[in-house]
Amino acid sequence: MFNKIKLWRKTQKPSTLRDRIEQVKKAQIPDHVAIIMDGNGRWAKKRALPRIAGHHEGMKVVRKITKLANELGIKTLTLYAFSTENWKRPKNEVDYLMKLPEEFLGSFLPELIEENVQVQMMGYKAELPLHTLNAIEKAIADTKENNGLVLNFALNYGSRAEILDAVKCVLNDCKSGIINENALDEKTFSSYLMTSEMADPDLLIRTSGEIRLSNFMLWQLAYTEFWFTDVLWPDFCAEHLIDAIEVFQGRQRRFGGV
Ligand code: V0D
Repeated sequence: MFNKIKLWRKTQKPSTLRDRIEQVKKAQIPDHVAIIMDGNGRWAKKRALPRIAGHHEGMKVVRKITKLANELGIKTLTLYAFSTENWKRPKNEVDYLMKLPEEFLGSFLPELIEENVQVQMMGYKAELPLHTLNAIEKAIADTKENNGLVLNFALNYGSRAEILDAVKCVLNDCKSGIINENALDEKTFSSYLMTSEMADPDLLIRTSGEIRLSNFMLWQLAYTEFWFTDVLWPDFCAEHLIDAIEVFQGRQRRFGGV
C-alpha cells in the first residue's frame, strides 16, 4: 500500500517547470493574484549589499512574474510596491525606489505592450515625485487599450486611508442625494474604493516570512486564500508562483467537494 502511494506520487507528480505550468493551466487559475513583495532589504543584507541592490533585484523578479502570470491566464496581478509607511525610510532609499518605475518601464514597456498587458496603479498619486508619476501615467495611457493581464501597482497605497476616503466620499454623496443611505450595500461601498473596477483578489502571496497584512487591501481580502513563504522576494521565481497556485487549486477542490 505504502509503495503504491509512493509509486503514484512518482508517476503523477510532473517535474519540469514546463510540465507544471501545463498542469496548473488545466485547473482553475485564480483571476486576481495580489503579492506583498517583501524581503528585498534582507536579501541585500545577507549579501552585504546596500538595500537598494535588493530593490533592483526585486524589480527583475517583477518582470519575470508578470510574464508568467500573463502566460498562465491570470487576469489581474496586483503588486504592493510602496506603502504609505515607506516614506519613513532613509531619503536615499526612497529616492532610489521612486526611480524604479521609470527604470522598469524604460526597459519593459515595449514588451508589456507587445504582450497585451495593461498597466494600472492604485495609491495616492499626489505625493509622488513628478518624474515617477509621469512615467507611470504614460505607461497607463500607452497600455489602456490592451485587454490581456492587468498589472496593477499598489504604490503609495494604504488600506485604512483608502477605506476612510471612501467613507468620506459616501457621506458626501449621501448629503448631495447622489446615493441613498438605506441603499448603501457592500457592492456600492466597493465602488468607492481604488479597486472599483476590479474583482477582489482570489489569492494573496506574501514573501519573506512575515504573516501579516500590513494595511494591504483590508476590505478586498475578506474571502481571499492566503499563501505565505519564507522565500525573499528577489529569490522568488516561477516555481514559487506555481507552488502557490497548486495550493490554491487544492483548497478550491476541497472547498468545492463539500
Ligand atoms: C521595490 C520589489 C517595479 C518591491 C520590486 C516606487 C520594492 C521592486 C515598480 C513599478 C519597486 C511601479 C510602477 C510602475 C512600473 C514599475 C516598482 C516601486 C518599487 C516603488 F508603473 N518595481 N518596483 N515601484 N520595487
